[in-house]
Amino acid sequence: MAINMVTIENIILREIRLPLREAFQISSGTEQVRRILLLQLKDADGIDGWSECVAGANPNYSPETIDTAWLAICTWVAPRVLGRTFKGPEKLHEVLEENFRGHNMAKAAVEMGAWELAAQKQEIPLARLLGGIREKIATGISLGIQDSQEALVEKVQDSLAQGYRKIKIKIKPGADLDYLRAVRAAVGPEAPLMADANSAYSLKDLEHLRQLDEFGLMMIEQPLAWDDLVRHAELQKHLRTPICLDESITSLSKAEDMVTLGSGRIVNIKPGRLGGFAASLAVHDFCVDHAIPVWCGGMLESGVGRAHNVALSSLPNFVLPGDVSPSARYYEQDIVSPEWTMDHEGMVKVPLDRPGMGVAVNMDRVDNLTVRRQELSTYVKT
Ligand code: OSB
Ligand code: MG
Repeated sequence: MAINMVTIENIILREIRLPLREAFQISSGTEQVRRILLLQLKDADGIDGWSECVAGANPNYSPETIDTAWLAICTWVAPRVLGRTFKGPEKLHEVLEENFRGHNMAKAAVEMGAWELAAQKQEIPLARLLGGIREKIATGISLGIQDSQEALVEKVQDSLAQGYRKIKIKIKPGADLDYLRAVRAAVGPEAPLMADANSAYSLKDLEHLRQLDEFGLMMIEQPLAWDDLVRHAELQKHLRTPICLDESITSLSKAEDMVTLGSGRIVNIKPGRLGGFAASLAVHDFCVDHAIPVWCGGMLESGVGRAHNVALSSLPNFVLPGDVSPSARYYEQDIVSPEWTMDHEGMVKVPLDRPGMGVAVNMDRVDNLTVRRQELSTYVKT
């Protein structure tokens, strides 16, 4: 059997609950305890491939949730791939797209697990299998909405002192211009700041949003509706600050539309939102051809999802720091060994000396945290 072939014989789904060290507030909702869906894929030789479904508890970021993803994986995604031999992990995507709309995060969890399984089987780092070239990646932090400007300023200063290379500030109406002004005044003109609105505004706010230009932001992420491209194009015409799209880019064709319409100048790639690594690589390559810089977004992942993001971030066009902060920024204790760490220059090492994602899942800890478990196999299709 050719070395890059993958056959998934078995998938175990587990839900774990990991309390965040601090509640994470974005304009569309707050997360306190992260409900995380972990997948463990196995082939006939007993090789494991771990992955994480990034869907949240509520449909405030995307229509998917952990509960819809669980259903989608068991009912439609797993039956399409279990027991079937693929010539390589890049072949799953089209099979999962055929007459199967949406559910990208559910599809991505299985697809990314297949890439990890392939990397483990070939005994090469996942980053290499994906075409990564970097040994370490530049890291940013995403700061949730704070109760006061003072609290935010303190968090930004602390983040800069830790070495973070990009500080992303969540904003919403009522916690935007004054907050950003206070931060800029405190940290000076050179600090790498950006804002993320998670769709909190509309074109009625055009004059308000134009004032963002005074803060010298690297970009403003997803100011308008989660599925919009047309209005973002109108807004970009009136803004000097580059728009970066997150929620809106759910496929390669959306990235193509963004370029055609001029809806933004930077893309946040989240493999979960795009339906997996194959789609992420396609968007990455398309952006290379159109001189669009990309960076890797985050979804408050555990060390498993983080590992996948680190591997992806090692590709050439990830030229801006990603939301790939170290484990300790999110959780008291991660579920992988070693935990993800960042050096004082704000860099995270890509684990190129180990096969696959480069970290081991702490099974005892996962077992202790598991609140729901289901096993799917080639023999019992549910
Ligand atoms: O918009 O990027 C976002 C977390 C949950 C949902 C949406 C977003 C985020 C983040 C977190 O910004 C980034 C991280 O994981 O550090
Ligand atoms: Mg975002």
